[in-house]
Amino acid sequence: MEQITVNTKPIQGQKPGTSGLRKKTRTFKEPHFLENYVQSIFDGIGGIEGKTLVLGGDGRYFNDRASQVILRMAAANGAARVIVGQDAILSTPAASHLIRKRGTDGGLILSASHNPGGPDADFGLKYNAANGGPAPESITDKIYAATQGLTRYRITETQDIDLSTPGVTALGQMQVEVVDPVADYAMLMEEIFDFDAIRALLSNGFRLRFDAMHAVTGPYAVEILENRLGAASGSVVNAVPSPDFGGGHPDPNPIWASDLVAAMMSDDAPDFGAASDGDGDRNMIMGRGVYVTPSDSLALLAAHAHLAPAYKRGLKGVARSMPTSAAVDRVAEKKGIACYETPTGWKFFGNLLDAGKATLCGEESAGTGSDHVREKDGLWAVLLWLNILAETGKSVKELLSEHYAEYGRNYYSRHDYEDVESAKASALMDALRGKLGSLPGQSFAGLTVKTADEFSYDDPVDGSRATAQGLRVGFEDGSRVVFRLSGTGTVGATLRVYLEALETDPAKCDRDPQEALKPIIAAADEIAGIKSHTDRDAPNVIT
Ligand code: VG1
Ligand code: CO
Repeated sequence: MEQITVNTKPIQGQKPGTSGLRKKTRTFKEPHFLENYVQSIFDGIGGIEGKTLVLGGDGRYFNDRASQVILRMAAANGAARVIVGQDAILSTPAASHLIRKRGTDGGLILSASHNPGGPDADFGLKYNAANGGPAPESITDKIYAATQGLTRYRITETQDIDLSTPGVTALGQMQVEVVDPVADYAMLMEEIFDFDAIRALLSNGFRLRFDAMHAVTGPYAVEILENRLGAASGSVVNAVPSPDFGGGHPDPNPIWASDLVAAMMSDDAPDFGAASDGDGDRNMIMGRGVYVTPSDSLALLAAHAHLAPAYKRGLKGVARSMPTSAAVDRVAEKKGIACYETPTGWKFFGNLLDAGKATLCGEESAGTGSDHVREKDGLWAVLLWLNILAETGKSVKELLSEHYAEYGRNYYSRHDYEDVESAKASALMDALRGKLGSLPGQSFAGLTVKTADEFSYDDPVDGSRATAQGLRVGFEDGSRVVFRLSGTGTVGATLRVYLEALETDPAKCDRDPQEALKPIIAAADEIAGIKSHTDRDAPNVIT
């Protein structure tokens, strides 16, 4: 077994985005691309000599090959041990938990999350720090700087390591420990939730359908929901992960999880439906005949979390990303707890969770989580819902109506314009940024602008500042629109337009969100010139 040093040159564009580095799979497979980035991670975090890392991914195409390369490079860079999920599989929340439980120095997660997988689709790699959370910008900046000055990488020449059976093997001086990817995570869930109460609910005729979308959550959901909690066999559908996610798009929203929507809207709908994404950190929640928007789900979970054992003493605080609706703010206000507003991306929640300032966090993009790990966690959200349903004995629809009656409803929708030419998307944002100062007082589609600014975030824990985190326009009536460019795409640009309006009259809380938001949708286009800049008549994904 030989350790070799390979000469290389910096590769342009290895800049981590909202959540790690995401590129076309074929880009990741180009000569030196993966190796350069892995070495830059190791260099950017100050070397890995003597360190222990966690490694695993969502099982997409190239997950297995990339894992072997990373192991060979970790050995050549002097790591003491790498803990790998069996077959290099770990959901993102399970990886976060393993980093924390085993007290490792961090971990590498192979995933492009909700992006499709396959040779012609997307791949990704993310470094999580010792707290189990996505590396903060102070670290990703160092990793990016390392990619720009890289001259060599280290790798071991050896055969593939067998990752198919749990146990410990040696790779040179380094230990490779293969672990069951589900066991530790399932145990954690049992500590957080009242499994007896959920089991009782499920044995009482309550039916659920969990759509794993052919992605990593399948084995976790089968073990926890069916084996441990007694949901009927077959409750978890699309449970076998496949390298291309069954040819689908593993993004749990009404567009990509339309099968689940159809099932939940049918006459014979189960009581509860949920779906998760490629790497298992997102969730979509439905009840019989009702879809719960992620922002409402976060608010409702915050209102009722005390019903689950782990949160029975209440929440220290809550946090949401800026584009997420203010529904949770109203719950926090009523409970008298702090509510933080962060930029998009889970990495910004880490400090708040570490410092004990927030217990629950969430994003409008179907991510919810708590201080049990440092990632969003799809199955955790499903279990918290089930725990609440079991304790209250109410249906999803009832809980939602009661919530609206008590707090009002923040009508909410996100309109995505995908694969827009980058130059056109930037031109739209630049033009809008340039006129923010002149907007207040002006009216668009009958709505008068009250405030307009570009969001920056000052981390209350370490004082770091994140700038250029989205353009927001608030109207006199309390409604608002936010414009942002996605940081997870791999081709062109995706413009995200986030729309929100508060309704406090309970009699008006059951409208179709697109109807309720019509004036804001019209105002958004007038303000930003979406149609003229992008040449698009309509968004291609509405959630
Ligand atoms: C999107 C979401 C963001 C989420 C991120 C990673 O980012 O909007 O809320 O944290 O994906 O989620 P962007 O920059 O494309 O808007 V996942 O499930 O891809 O790890
Ligand atoms: Co994800």
